[in-house]
Amino acid sequence: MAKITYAVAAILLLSCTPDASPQVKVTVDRNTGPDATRDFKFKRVPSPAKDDVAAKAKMTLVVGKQDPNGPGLRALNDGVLPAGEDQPGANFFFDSDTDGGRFLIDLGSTIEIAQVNSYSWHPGSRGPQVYNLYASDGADPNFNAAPDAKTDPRAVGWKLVAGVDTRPKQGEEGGQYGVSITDTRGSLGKYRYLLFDCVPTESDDPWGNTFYSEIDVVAKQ
Ligand SMILES: [Ca+2]
Repeated sequence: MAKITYAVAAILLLSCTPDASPQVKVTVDRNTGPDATRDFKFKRVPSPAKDDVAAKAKMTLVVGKQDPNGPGLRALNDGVLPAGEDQPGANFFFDSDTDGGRFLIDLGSTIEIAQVNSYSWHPGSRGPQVYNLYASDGADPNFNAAPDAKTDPRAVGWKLVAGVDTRPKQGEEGGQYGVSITDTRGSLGKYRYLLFDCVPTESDDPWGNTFYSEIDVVAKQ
């Protein structure tokens, strides 16, 4: 049964992606072996920043259950990075054997955003990132900041910014992943709210929810 649910989630994810703006660019870097260090240095994706606008944002769990072995959503904007590849205490991740979920980032005011960057690290299938990123300025009269699992965010005032899936096509999935979502026009838009709609990377075992280490939101200069 769980397999069917994940399959549906995967199809929904794919069907959402084409609606994202053609100017949006998703850059994915992966470090393995000795390249994966506590510095999170990538070939193209910038290393995590401490002074990004997400650092002071309010994060709220909207759908799903956080794994009690992690510190919760504050791991995503505390500016602290895991020192090793398997540190539950330094990551946010949804509970084992659950179908991912959604969390909200409230920047407190509308900001022109240049980049949204996400970072993860795990030696196995919890390394890659699979999510849809939605954004809103909250202005739509139908805006719902907390769309439940059955609600398409696009129906309640959200815009799909990008669909992210960093799973390698073949081979081992583990490693340190950096994702940078940008727009060839230099700005993703002016938004106050970001919604991460996260999907497990696999359903072969109960541990498919990604170890998210940090999320950065970079304002346009
Ligand atoms: Ca962190």
